[in-house]
Amino acid sequence: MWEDNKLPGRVAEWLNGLGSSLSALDGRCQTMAEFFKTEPIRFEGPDTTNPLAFRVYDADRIVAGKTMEEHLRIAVCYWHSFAWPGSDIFGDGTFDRPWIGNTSDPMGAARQKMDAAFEFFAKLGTPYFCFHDRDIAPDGADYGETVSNLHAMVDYAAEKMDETGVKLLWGTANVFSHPRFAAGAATNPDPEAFAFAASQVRHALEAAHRLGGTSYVLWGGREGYETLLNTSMKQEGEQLARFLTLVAEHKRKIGFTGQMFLEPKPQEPTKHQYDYDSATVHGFLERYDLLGEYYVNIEVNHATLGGHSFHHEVAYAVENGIFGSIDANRGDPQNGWDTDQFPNSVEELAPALHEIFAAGGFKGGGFNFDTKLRRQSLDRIDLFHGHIGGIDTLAKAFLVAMDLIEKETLSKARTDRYAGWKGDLGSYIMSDNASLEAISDKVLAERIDPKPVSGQQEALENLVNRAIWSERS
Ligand code: XUL
Ligand code: CO
Repeated sequence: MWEDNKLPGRVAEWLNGLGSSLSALDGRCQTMAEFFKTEPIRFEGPDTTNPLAFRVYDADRIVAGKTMEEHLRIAVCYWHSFAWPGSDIFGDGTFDRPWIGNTSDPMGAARQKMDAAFEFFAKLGTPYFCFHDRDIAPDGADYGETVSNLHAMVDYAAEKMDETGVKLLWGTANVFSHPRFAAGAATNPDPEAFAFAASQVRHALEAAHRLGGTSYVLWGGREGYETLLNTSMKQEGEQLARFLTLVAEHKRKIGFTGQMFLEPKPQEPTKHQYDYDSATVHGFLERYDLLGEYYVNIEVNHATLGGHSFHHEVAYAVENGIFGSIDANRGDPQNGWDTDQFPNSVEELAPALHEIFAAGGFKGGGFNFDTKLRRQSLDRIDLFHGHIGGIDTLAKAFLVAMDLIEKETLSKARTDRYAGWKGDLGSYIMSDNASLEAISDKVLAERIDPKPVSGQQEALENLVNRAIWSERS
């Protein structure tokens, strides 16, 4: 029996289940390969010397009335971690992933990949995963077979989720990799490509619903243009709005109550993408009457590629009521492309987490690790190192954010700065009684003479840094 109080309750239960199914197998357990040679990852505190342990992320620790696990809602992504062999545009796969590459039995290989993925999720001890349709199920000889492969793998995922207690944060459809989507999915000049993408999204949404997903993501990977010489932005915008309207109708029809997210990204793979950043998505949703149907899934690296800070993207979304979820992977400050690295900067994450948790935290989304190992991180165990470090960084940033919220370090400074707008003049300006002429007359009559005040940026930066340095974890 596993009775280790450093393991989240759920994981200990799964291990007990695994123990009894192994003994029930009575000698036949050679059929159940173990892909990751490690014990489940435990919280051991900041002083541990064990590289395969959490130092900060303590799933069961209560912070402001909820466990860290409930606040952070961490998910592991299927695609980079289990479906990608470590290839790049200049070279082949480098990773040790025995579950990839068995082309003689694609469905057997898909089940093996899923066994490896769920073993990893359960040993890491995080509560959620995310997947694209094509990550979990191979293409068949025709589209009909592709759809039945997906259904079969969704059944298998349901069994694995039941066994391990791991849940689905969100599902999505890959409508960007296949050559049929080279000119876009919803925004393709060919309505047949639109129809094909619509079918894939329908099945992926139904799969997420069937697996109890908390939400569903649409990343418009090819929804953009390469050249304006052959592109009508107006036509493509109308197609995208039509697509999103159809998806929202279908969500209601099947009774899926999870939130729907669009994932802003300025470019890559296309030269220019229509979901450029939070503000662009917000304007699009407003223009096509889709506000309240879709929220944003903000990725740290996509924010920086768009010329913004991650803090900016989150603050914009929170303040405009479109905040949904986070992909926690970061970029490289010297590279202009999407490196999808594991988060390692508390400084970068803490101010953004401050916005999220000051506004009440997640309503449906969570922190998905849409993260990639570096291509030279060959070993299977490197997947654990990447996730453990990223999760501890996130947990630390969360504790800093909660400290800033509890002490009202930033909210008080912000409220004080705008206090005049709650006073007589501010309220008058905002009222229907005011006009430009009346305000101007008031300036003369009352000898209004504004005095500049310090924005105190450095003092505030010091407060944030002190919270980072002093926060007890
Ligand atoms: C691509 C990206 C995707 C989405 C899901 O940059 O972030 O992996 O998160 O399609
Ligand atoms: Co992403």
